[in-house]
Amino acid sequence: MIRTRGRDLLHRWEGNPVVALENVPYQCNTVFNGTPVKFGDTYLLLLRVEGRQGYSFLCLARSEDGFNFTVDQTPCMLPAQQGPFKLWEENGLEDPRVTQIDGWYYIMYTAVSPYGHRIALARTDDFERFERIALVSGPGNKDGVLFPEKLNGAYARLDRPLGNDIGSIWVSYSPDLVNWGRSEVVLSPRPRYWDSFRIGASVPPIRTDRGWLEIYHGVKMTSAGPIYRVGTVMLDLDNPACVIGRCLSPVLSPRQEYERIGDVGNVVFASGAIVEDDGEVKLYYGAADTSICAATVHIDELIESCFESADLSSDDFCRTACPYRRG
Ligand code: BMA
Repeated sequence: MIRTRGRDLLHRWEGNPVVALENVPYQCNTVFNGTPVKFGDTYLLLLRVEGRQGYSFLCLARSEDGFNFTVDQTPCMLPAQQGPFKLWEENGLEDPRVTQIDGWYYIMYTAVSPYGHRIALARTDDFERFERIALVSGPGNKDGVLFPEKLNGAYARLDRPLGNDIGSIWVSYSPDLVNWGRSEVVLSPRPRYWDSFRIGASVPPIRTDRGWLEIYHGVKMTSAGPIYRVGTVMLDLDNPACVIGRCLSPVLSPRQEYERIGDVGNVVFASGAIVEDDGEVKLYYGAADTSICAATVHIDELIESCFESADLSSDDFCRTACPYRRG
């Protein structure tokens, strides 16, 4: 399928943003990057709120329709005040992603410390009590997303260690959610493309007939700074290190004023999606690190986007087919 240039595959909710600063019932600097869960009949969004002291913590918002949210009066996870997490959360908790496995909701989030970022894991079964499980990576790692089922008997996750300053997506496995290993590179930045500078997993992988659909973020560096966009990749169901298809162009790019302008401009940063029974995907994303927005698309369109072929007028075609083109 060839998509019209300049058009996003996702349809923004006309009432965007779904949560903004004025919806938070206490003083804070900003709210962004929320991960959704359907909990009974309620849509929950686990939000990242940056408080007045400059570190982030997690807070819940609730909705009946997935678009109109009310933010809870108090945060649900603040930086740990004691135990092994205290040091590692000193500078906050960021960018949570929730995955449901066997009645538990597992939250992978970024623990931020004076020594850098680490991935941490917590769980809840009622969204009232939150139990920290373990710090599951060393420093320099973030964007952890847990697969919703075991693969060949092991828990699996995608993450983004920053080795040699190259931000690629990796996969790792665990027998118990605490000890992780067998790490392999899955996907790397593509020179010149929209995801040429850095990439990271955004949404916990979604099982489809064609493979694991991963909605990821890609960064391109420009003379005006980075641009964060959303794209898709399809991974093999048994071996997610094997890439089956990858979008050529992003499925969502910053275009609206609320995505272009904010604390960090030119950012759409997805951190979760709900797949409804009729195949509609509700994607939640941080806009310009200043609010949380929603966009919808049918899952089949996202799947197809992983297999799009080159647009005949695009550089991809010219590069292979035009004999006069250099470089
Ligand atoms: C990433 C993360 C996100 C943030 C994004 C854009 O590295 O830190 O929390 O939304 O940058 O600033």
